Amino acid sequence: MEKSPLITKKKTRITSLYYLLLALLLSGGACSGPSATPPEPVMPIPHERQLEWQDMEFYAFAHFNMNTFTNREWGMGDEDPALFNPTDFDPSQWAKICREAGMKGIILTAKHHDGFCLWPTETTSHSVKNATWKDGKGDIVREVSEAFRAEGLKFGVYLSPWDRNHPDYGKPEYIDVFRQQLRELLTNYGEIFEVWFDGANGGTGYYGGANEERRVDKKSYYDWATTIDLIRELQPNAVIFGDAGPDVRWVGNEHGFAYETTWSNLMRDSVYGGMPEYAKVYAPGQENGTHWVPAEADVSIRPGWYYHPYEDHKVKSLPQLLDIYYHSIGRNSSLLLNFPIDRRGLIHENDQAQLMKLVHKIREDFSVPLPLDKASITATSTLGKGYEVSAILEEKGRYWAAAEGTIAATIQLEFPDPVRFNRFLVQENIELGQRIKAFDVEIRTEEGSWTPLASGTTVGFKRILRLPDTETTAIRFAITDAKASPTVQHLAFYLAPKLLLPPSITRDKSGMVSLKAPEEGLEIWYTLDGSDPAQQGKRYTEPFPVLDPTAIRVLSKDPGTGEISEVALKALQLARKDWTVLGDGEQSEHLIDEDPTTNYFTDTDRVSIDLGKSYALTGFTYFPMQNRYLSGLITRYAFAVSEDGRQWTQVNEGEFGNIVNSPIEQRVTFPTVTGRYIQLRALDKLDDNPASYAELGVLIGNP
Ligand code: FUL
Repeated sequence: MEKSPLITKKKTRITSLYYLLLALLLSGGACSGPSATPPEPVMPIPHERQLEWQDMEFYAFAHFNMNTFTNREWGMGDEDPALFNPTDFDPSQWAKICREAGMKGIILTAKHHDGFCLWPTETTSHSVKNATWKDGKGDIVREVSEAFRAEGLKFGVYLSPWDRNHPDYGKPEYIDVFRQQLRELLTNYGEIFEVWFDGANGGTGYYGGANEERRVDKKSYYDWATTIDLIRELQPNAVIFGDAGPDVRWVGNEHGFAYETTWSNLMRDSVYGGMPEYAKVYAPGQENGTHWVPAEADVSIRPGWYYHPYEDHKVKSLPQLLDIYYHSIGRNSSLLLNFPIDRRGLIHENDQAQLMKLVHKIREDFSVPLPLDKASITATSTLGKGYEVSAILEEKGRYWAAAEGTIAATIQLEFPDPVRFNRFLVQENIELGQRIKAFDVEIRTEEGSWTPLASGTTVGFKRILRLPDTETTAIRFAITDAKASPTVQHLAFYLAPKLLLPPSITRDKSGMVSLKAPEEGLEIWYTLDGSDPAQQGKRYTEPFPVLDPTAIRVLSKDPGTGEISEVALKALQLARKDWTVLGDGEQSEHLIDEDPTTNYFTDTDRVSIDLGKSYALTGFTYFPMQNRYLSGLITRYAFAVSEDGRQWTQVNEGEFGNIVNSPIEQRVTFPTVTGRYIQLRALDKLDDNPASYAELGVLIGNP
């Protein structure tokens, strides 16, 4: 298999020298004259430790400590350490999964905001020393670091500056404790590749029993300069992550998305950790940023950072993960993908399955490069000997540079035969600073004229564009603006197979069904009569109505290869076109709009619907709210029908088992009963909040 961007290059200074010598030899060496003087670096430029880090590109985050056992995202700090008790802790399982996925290391939450330490620190008793796990003799940091090293992967630590347990938090004494904790972590656990500092800090907490709010001056309280010196002294090769770096910066959101324009340069001296305007103003970096502080995109594979059983069915889908990959690694950022380690102490099977789907797809996307070695490649400007445009074929070592003073230059590729592609990848030589400000990708049409295919702004370490399937005999990469004469380390095109997943199916209240393919350029075929859409399917072109209960079968098809996806089947129930919610409370439409992302709430714990006419009913469906934080979920219910909306007959009563841990659509069937009005009553709920509903539907006939 071809090398994918997940398997990154290792570019040490020694190899650069080797390639330079090789280039000299290949180009005739001293016989045909010396190489041109290298381009002048454009400041800021990366430090050696940042270059090492940049090559890692894709690595794991693990959120695992007290919150795992209390089912929280942020603990208060008053949790009993005895609660920490994984049943099957096995970090070698994590490490094997990460290695198989091409990830280069892991960052572990050694201490989160609640202050519980995963190693037997000397600084506090709030640690694994007092856990039930291994009778207080265990050390999670040691076991995880060793398991990762055994797989050839790197290890990093997250240490929360905010500590809601410590009595001295907010006072100068705490800073000594914090530094002592760092000293332990950076001394006793071998080489650390990254030290991660969270911007979230200061607020309410337990604070040794004070139970109060403690605000700190985020700019001055931590005296970061001294802490940074300490880290440099103990782990000179580690990069330090924070809003203000100093080495790697937060991308400004927790969705895993960098920006179309992402500079590695940052106005570092204007930023401090946890500053309110950071995400809006500083996160994308600045063209004239003073320091090299590249972006890292952190995102969890589930909605939460910590493990919650009710998110087992909410692991991100393959299309979502692919978007994250292309919007982080494809936009000059690294990707830090979080696994909420479960109560066993393992990466959950569902998370592993989704990760491997992503990795296989990415490997597939970059497995068929265009044969650039068969192309004739020219550039409108070249610095001189040693910087020829042919260097872009190589992934490391030589690079192309335009002549000093040139800020617009075009690389043209001519192929002997037509080529097809849909991915474009380009990298600058960042050792000389990030330079490119704007570019176009153009193709030559059959008539011989040039037509734009895509445009972009920054490139940096790596920029990847997803493009429509394109066939041509000539391509141009036109750099239209740059901070200084541009460089290109590597350039490539790929033909990624289509994401052949079945289309998604949605229907609105009026009964109109819409189908959406996972990717542009795919055809959609469907049937409504139970037959196979691969054989008897109709081609989907626009939304169509389905009013009566019907099973719809759909598939996606790649018209280029003729390949088809699996068939997805959905049972559409009676359309809600003529339905009205009785009492007509605010937002009541949300109950019957066939959109499970909108909710309806009732204070009375009951809801009634007029179906518009009488039906022979055989059951009902209750779709609970899909929000991250659940409230008012019905756990026990009574269901009644009526012919006139006044006299109700109860037809069913029961429990929605496991709905809190797994809030999926609930489907209840009963012997046929006729009625025009339906009513659902909440007999028991998750909490005392108003009863909540994403959707309520009925089953008729024999669905
Ligand atoms: C945030 C924290 O507050 C979250 O709990 C999580 O650790 C995330 C990575 O950073 O700021």
